[in-house]
Amino acid sequence: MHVIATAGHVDHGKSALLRALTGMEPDRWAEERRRGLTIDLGYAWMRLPSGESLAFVDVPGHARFVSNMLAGVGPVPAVLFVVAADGGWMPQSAEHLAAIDALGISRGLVAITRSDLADPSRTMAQALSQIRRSSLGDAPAIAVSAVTGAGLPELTSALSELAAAMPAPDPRAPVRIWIDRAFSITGSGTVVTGTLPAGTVGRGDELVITPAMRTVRVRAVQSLGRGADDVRGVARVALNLRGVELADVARGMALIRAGQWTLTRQVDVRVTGTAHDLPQAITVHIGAAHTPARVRMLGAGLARLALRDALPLHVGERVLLRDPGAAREQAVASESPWRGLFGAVVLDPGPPPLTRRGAAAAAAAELSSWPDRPAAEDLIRRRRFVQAAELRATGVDALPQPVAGGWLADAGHWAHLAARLAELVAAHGIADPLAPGLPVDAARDALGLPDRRLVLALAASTPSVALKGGVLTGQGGTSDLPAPLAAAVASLLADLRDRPFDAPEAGRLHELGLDKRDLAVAARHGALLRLSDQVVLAPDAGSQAARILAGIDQPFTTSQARTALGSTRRTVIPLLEHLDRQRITQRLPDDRRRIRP
Ligand SMILES: Nc1nc2c(ncn2[C@@H]2O[C@H](COP(=O)(O)OP(=O)(O)OP(=O)(O)O)[C@@H](O)[C@H]2O)c(=O)[nH]1
Ligand SMILES: [Mg+2]
Repeated sequence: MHVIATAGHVDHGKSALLRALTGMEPDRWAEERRRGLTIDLGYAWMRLPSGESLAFVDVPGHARFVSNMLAGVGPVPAVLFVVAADGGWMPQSAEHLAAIDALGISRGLVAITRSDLADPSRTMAQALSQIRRSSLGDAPAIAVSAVTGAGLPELTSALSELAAAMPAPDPRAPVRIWIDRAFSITGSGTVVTGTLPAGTVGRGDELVITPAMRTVRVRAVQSLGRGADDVRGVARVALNLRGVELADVARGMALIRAGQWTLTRQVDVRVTGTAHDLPQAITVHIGAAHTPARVRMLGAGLARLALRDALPLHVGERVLLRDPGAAREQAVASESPWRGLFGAVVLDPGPPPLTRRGAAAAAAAELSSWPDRPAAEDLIRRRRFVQAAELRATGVDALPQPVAGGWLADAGHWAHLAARLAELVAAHGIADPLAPGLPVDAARDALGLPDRRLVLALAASTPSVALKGGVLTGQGGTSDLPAPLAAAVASLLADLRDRPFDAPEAGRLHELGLDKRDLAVAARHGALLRLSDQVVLAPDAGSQAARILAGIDQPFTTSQARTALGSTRRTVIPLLEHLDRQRITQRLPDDRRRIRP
């Protein structure tokens, strides 16, 4: 199926043309038929000679109903642009074309209607000269009459060609249906209709209604009046919803699949076309929705929109911005582009707040380098850290691997943080050598990380940092000690080679220029085993002692241990306490010890 919306000035014959093409009545309301005026959206469909269905959304041409017109055109990929041969190019011809151009709709046909009333050639030339300058480009044009039927076969074959040239949307694309109509059927309950541009919806699906974010279940699906198990976009769909009152749904709300869209009130956009300055108060239109918004210009052609009502958005989407005041002042059939209608493309549907001074200029500098369809890397760079699920909901694909706990990190920032972490750990070791290491949460605060798992992943990816006993330390060895300290420690270790359990005396430490602090730094680097402020042994003294003590009668007294190790009381007491803490020895109530099994 394909879906096409009409466009064109009031009374130029849009509804009459659909009636002639489809045999269906697009004007649904009695008031519309009485006044011969379309007020709200209408729906009709036909079967093309190929057997494919072509659905139409018929829009009103009257200037007062431009919001309804935009709701009809917003979600569809192609238009049937109608100009009356006897009417010529008129204000809403220009306004509708400006809207189509702002939305970036590039597929369509031009029908010069009422060609039984006037020679269509002049109007056709006039219309094409305008349309050529829009996103529709060189659209084919056909003169028709809804009354005589002239031109209808040609129009039908042009519609067939248009349909055949339309790309087939991805049936697994994220689902978003802008609700354009809601009604209630006795016995079935609430039904909503809309255009499904891509993706698939089916009976039993769970969807979420925006902006309330209520979960609803699809009880039944219809498309063009027929029931279906599931429907692929592009399609017109009618969904019977379970557990929803008619009062809970309205045009402009959307049915989305959970987790696939970013519901947002803040959005950074790039203004398309030549207009670079927006008014401060505008209306944002997308799909069948519209909401008032405040504009903050960030830089040339870049703006932050603060929406009154949250919208479900993706990066790279077109939105239409309308200055509600400007349309009334528009000159009739002016040659200039329709003032007060702007196109914009969504660059970031979840931008960081602009709090610091100069944040707007910084944002503009960053966004100006982004393509209209930003990639995962662009958004990650801006956020530095972002949950994969959150990023996926912005509509980007090709996500990189998370660094930890579902977090995606900007590679440049990650490398910077790794270097910072190594500095922090080293600085902490020097400032507080007696502490066991830098606590993970302190590192997290210092680096401003959103999750402590990121600290652990950062430590694991930083060769000079180790996680030991829940704190961050430098990697062991004398190699990263300052050279004079490394030399003094090497002399100590040489002393200990022959008498490994006879800790060097204060005099010897003094001679080597080693104070309490130096010993702590060396111990932290794993170059020494520090039993107390002034009692140090070689790093492997503990395991060596354990081996020797395992070979004597159990349990043993402190004095028996001292003899077995060839140690002194000054060393053996803190050494045994160290072994107790390591749960290598067990201290009994009578002060004797034994090696634990
Ligand atoms: N003679 C003739 N009259 C036509 C033709 N097409 C439409 N009309 C008449 O023109 C008038 C307006 O037609 P509509 O189809 O209601 O126009 P519209 O564009 O749908 O108008 P809005 O929806 O209000 O914007 C009606 O009286 C139609 O009968 C045509 O091809 N030939
Ligand atoms: Mg009409």
